[in-house]
Amino acid sequence: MNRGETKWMAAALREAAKGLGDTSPNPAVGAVIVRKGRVVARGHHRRFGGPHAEVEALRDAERRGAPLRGATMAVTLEPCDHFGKTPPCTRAILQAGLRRVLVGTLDPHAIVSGRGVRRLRRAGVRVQVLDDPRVHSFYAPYRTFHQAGRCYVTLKLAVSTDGKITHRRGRPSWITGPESRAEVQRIRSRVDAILVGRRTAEIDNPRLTIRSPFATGRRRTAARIVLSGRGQVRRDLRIFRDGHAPAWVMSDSPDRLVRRLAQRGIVHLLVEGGAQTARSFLKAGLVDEILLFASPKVIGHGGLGAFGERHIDPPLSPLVKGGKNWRLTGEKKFGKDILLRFSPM
Ligand code: AOF
Ligand code: ZN
Repeated sequence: MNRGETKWMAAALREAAKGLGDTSPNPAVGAVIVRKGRVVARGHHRRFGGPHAEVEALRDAERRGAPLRGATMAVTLEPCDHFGKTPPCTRAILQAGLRRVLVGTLDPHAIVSGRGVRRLRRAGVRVQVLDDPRVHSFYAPYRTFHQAGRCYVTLKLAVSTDGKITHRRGRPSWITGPESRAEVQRIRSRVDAILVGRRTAEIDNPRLTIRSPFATGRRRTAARIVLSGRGQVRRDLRIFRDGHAPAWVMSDSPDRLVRRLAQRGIVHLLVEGGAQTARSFLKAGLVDEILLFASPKVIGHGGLGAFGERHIDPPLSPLVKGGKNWRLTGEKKFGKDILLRFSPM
């Protein structure tokens, strides 16, 4: 990839991210059109069933009066070549007379995979599959959904310096600061479902909704799931009463749950705790990504360890207990906290 290509693909990826949370089980896709080295139009797949990113970008170019013949398109995912809810994007690209298409990564969906690229090449379009690493990781949930037949699981945890996730049972209080909490809202707005264990649901009585500004412009909100295990879940909880988003009670093992959710079109699941639930997903080897909000606070004795132990539990110990080896793949500061991202080795 040269510098221009990297830059245009980054712009396409920014477009794609705008659709996250609204397109499932379709992928979020972004596209930009480039002429004489400059981005002249952009578009993204806005919602499930709507026009694809390529078509949105071509329409944007028309609106702006940008000539298309001979132009280049950078698109995050391989253009489709099938009649689905909309005609094939390959056809729109050929009709517009684009000369070159940069593809971020191939579409793992069997209905497309490789065909889109072949069709364009046969018609004389110069196609480069960049296999951009950022694009590749962007589509990790979508790939897991198609290749493993289950939803992708992000585990989110907030821990104190001494590895505690909460004060004494039944006394909810914040471990992380407002900046981290805002980031959690953003993360929620990009997934299809949010899950907590029964105990967390009953003790914290969380809303698990997406609040502004991340709710604005969203066409749907993530479903809320309580993993009940044995035992009944109290029905007077907020999530069952507020009507803001679907609320489901499920009692499957993590292994069965991720498959059942995929059948319901859930591509990306966010597991928000508590300790037992986190541990059951880790033990089952079903966590694809850990987002650990580490706070500088010390909770001390009486707090609950991140994974259920009462003793001091250093923040990273869960990662060694999970059956997988984890490596740090990202870090970012949010106020006084730091968000650490871990991926399986
Ligand atoms: C693209 N560009 O922006 C998207 C694509 O049911 P349909 O007709 O919307 O097609 C869905 C499939 O098309 C989806 O599973 C994926 O393979 C591809 N999505 N393709 O060229 C897009 N969202
Ligand atoms: Zn398409």
